[in-house]
Amino acid sequence: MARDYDYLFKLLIIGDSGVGKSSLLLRFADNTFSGSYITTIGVDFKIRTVEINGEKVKLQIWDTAGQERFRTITSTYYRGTHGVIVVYDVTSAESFVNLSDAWSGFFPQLAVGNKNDDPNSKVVETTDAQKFAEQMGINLFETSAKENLNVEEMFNCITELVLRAKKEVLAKQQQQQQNDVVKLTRNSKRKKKCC
Ligand SMILES: Nc1nc2c(ncn2[C@@H]2O[C@H](COP(=O)(O)OP(=O)(O)OP(=O)(O)O)[C@@H](O)[C@H]2O)c(=O)[nH]1
Ligand SMILES: [Mg+2]
Repeated sequence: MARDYDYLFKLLIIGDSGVGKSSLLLRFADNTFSGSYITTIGVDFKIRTVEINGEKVKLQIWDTAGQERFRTITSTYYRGTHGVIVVYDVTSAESFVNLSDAWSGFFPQLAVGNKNDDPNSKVVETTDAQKFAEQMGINLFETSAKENLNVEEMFNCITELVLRAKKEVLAKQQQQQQNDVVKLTRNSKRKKKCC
């Protein structure tokens, strides 16, 4: 059967409990939002296919539980991931401080400050978050799953990052194969001369 995509990537969303990981995924995959809070048990995933420069990229996005008691389960899902998004809540300083935990075991490519929809409740300044992201060498997005702000842009950014990384690997492999062919041809020519 023909494949309905050109690339398949596995993404992982991590971060403290209640920061809005499931809400971001729900907004991106189903374009819905619910104000009620149902904590994720273990892990869950959703699929969405996006098109980047004419290429179909199928995203399998794993939404993990922020609760401490599920951490071990979460880490087992890290295997084989192409991209990791770490989320904090701009209205919770604690969730921002806990961001650095993400670098023990995971290597996120994107930091996301969610719930950026009420200036009165915002406690994590954009400049502080930007400084942190720069230190870690990653991109920062401030989003709102509720108001659908920057969600699409954020997922597009990580998709482009993993796509670029994948293409670099493929290009290197192709170059290596070409080098191998050249070596083989040279060797066989040399052999002929000797005999
Ligand atoms: N104001 C606001 N509330 C949000 C936003 N995103 C999520 N919430 C609310 O925050 C609460 C927690 O959201 P979830 O998406 O369940 O959080 P989570 O990170 O998946 O939590 P765990 O599954 O426990 O790790 C819910 O009541 C959501 O309605 C947002 O962008 N703005
Ligand atoms: Mg959840």
